Amino acid sequence: MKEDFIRRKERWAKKMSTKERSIRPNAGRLPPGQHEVSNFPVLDLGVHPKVSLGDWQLKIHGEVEKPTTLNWNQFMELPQFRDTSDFHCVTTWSQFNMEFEGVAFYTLADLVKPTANASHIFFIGYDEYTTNTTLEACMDDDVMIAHSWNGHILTLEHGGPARMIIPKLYAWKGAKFIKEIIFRDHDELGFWENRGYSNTANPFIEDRFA
Ligand SMILES: Nc1nc2c(c(=O)[nH]1)N[C@H]1C(S)=C(S)[C@@H](COP(=O)(O)O)O[C@H]1N2
Ligand SMILES: [Mo]
Repeated sequence: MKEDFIRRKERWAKKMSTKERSIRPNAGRLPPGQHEVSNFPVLDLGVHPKVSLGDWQLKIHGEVEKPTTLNWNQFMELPQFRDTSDFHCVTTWSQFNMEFEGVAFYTLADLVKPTANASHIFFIGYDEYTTNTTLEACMDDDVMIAHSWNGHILTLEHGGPARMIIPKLYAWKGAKFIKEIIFRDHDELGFWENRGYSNTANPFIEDRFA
């Protein structure tokens, strides 16, 4: 596990340092039971909370040495990360080559310094949506808090000003309108996880429901 973690961080550091894009073959890329789309559908609880950039804050706390609340300017001054990934919604659509830009989860973790007890993450959106993951899932080279998609500022309906992107999990694990990121020493189920969706949410093994 430790070596796997080091390899991930090396891959991430390489992405941070180069403008090079990886072009991946399509074969084996579509998870079972999914079909490919190109129109980036909107899926949420129907609430699109309007938060002005002046009022926007991202609170990061819990099992961390340095709890931090970022305002928009502080968030945008962090090292910027751009990465292309695939997006898999549990309602069976997948979209390839989504270019998101934002702040890598690694950067946030370096900033707040998770304690040795931190094992899980709990996310809260401005619409009060919640979801949860392991810390390990977030410490991957493609996880970020995104503010832009395909070269444009993220629209409100897609979760602007900023949203989580966790490409290797079904998209409900990626909180839109992100407001709080809580590091925890235990797991707690979020909105859909409490309603029968899988807690682990791995698209490649059709891990849709608990
Ligand atoms: N805050 C918030 N985040 C959310 C949701 C939501 O209702 N509220 N829906 C989730 C679900 S079920 C999916 S599939 C994706 C959809 O993202 P999109 O609307 O940008 O396609 O957002 C996820 N994140
Ligand atoms: Mo979803």
